[in-house]
Amino acid sequence: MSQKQLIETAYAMVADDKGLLAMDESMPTCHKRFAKLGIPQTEEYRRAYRELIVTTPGLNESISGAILFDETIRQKTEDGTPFVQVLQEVGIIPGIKVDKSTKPLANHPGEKITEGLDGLRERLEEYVQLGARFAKWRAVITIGDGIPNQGCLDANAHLLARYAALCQEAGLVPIVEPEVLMDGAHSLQRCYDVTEQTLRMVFAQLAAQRVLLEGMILKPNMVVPGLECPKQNSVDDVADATVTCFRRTVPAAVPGVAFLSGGQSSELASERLNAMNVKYKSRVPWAMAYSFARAIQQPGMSIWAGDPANVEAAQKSIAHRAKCNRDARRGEYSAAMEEASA
Ligand code: 5MM
Repeated sequence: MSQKQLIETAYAMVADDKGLLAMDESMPTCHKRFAKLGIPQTEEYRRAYRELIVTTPGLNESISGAILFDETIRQKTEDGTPFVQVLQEVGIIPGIKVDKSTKPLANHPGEKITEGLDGLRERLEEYVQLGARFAKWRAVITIGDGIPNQGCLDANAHLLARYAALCQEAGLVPIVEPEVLMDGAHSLQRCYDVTEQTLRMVFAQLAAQRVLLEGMILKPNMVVPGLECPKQNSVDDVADATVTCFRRTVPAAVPGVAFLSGGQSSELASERLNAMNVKYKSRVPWAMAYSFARAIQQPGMSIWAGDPANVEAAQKSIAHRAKCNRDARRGEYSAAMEEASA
């Protein structure tokens, strides 16, 4: 695929104030979320749940692309239509998570490394045949006592860049996801410092591996205080810190910054995205979009709870959350939207 096509796909992924829907939970993550709701952890329930998502009426009004898991990209609706085809027919671009999850990083207690580079070139070829046009790899950075260490940041940034280069070689737009976790009692400032350091390393490695910045999407955390931090900053503080951090580290050539939600409530994720766009949209060179999993799906999954009778209500919730985030990109999200929907 030409560079031009990669760039077109990357821009299409953040066009029209839409964003991405992450529905690429690995089996352990999916099962953990099902277990909490008493949903049986079987292949058929995973398939039924993913069918509910991809057939949500109006999903394409707010969602430009969907990140699938290896199992999901091969699955079909009950009537035998491949999920990939269902998405393509409504103009949603199919993508695929290609990392093989995180493992403890040797010699670095408490820190993680993402696996999956071995054999990736061959796996990417297959995913292209299956209809994927972009891919995703998540690196996890933990904040704690004395961590992250440079060795962890170097190794994760290097892997993200090697993955991104292989994706572009295969004609897939890489979503580069360095996630600084919200777990812990650290302050907003500490999250800012670690996120800035991480992004500097990631973009240095992307340059070293000659990754075409115009043909990739960045999927980062917002700059937020840790979940257990006694001081939970205002929505404006988070918007200011996040945009300051990204303006200092993310090159203008990148088409879009599509934030992950990371465990924030659905409403807070929309509010913070909205504030960033209200205050800074005209002052940043890239789209400030979303690539949420929990902040779009979780309320819908709770409503569904594995019962076919709840499919329609769950789909309404998913469509609503997606629309809230599209409106947040426009700076038009408000709490009234939640009340109206309730
Ligand atoms: C951070 O997780 C990504 C975004 O989801 P949230 O918006 O809920 O934070 C998400 O795409 C994640 O990478 C996938 O759910 C896969 O995670 P696992 O841990 O199953 O590989």
